[in-house]
Amino acid sequence: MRQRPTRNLVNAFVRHTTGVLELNRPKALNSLNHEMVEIISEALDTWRDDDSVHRVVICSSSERGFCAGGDVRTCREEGLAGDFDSGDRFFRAEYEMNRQLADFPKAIVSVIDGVAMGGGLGVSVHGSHRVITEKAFAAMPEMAIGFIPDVGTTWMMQRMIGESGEALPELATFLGVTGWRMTPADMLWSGLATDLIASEDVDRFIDAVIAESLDDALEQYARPVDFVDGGELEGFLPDIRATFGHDSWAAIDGALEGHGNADFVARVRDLTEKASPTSVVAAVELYTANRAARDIVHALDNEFAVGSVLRREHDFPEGVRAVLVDKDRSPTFDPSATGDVDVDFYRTILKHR
Ligand code: QUE
Repeated sequence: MRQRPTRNLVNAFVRHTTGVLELNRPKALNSLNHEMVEIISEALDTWRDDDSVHRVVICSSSERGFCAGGDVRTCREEGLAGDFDSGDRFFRAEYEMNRQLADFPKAIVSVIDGVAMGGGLGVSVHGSHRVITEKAFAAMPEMAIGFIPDVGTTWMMQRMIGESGEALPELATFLGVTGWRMTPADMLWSGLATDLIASEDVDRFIDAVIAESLDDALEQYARPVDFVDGGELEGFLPDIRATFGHDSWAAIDGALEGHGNADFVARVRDLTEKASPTSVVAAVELYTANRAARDIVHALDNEFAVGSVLRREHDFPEGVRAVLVDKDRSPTFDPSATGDVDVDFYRTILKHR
């Protein structure tokens, strides 16, 4: 499985009846750039109508993880040089790829063995299967970099049905606003992951999907949930329901102030402490709009509208600097308090409400 036919940032090839997309930019934890998005889009376009391709597997060539997000470092540099068009083109292409994944008529099986954040969830959540290992973890960490949750997750994660048996839009808002780091158990419980295998079986699992079928491979390698430790997220569901169902950050903040579970409130305050206040306010507006969005195209349009404004503002380059460039984790965001953010401005940017 790990042999490489070519040396591309994404290896795209067909084996037997499976189209394989192997993310192959290990030094950047497979963070997606424009070239990678184009390779994936072209392959999906070809395989969609090719009857000899029955399914698609998306995996990583690296043991270090699945995909850490989008190449926001490059995006920041381009923006600092006055070039926002390149970022606009990259995000448009990435969101179009997310739409292709969501509309794909065959099984798409992502194999997540390690980190999956931001854009990494965008390449996996829209497919039919997210197979994770005990080493998987996932987050939407954009609040830390002055951006917003995107790649269709503000639509998809509000409609995901996990073990609770119902869609939990408040959970999606909670995950996006806090950047909560989901464990494998959290991922399975929420529906972000569909199946669990052992990390040591990843190569054999993918080989079995290719040689036999997805059902056969799952039958051979799927593990029960108790293969991993229990997650904390499920226990916070009553708190999340009581506080994160509101349609603005001001209302959520107010609900948190009056909420009885001090442990939960302290966790939320701790997780949002280093968030861009603008990102937090804009993100809740985005989740609220995309709760009612007609389809994923409208939802992606809304993400693009807010995201392209934020990429031109102060907090994005500063957040990327603090998290990914200097790694000092002490950004200076402006405004520095959510109460000073012009919520109406971000509300009116949303195209579809
Ligand atoms: C928010 C993000 C990203 C992030 C951290 C955040 C992101 C991204 C990376 C990342 C991580 C490790 C790498 C790399 C990029 O981190 O999009 O090249 O080696 O790509 O808090 O959105």
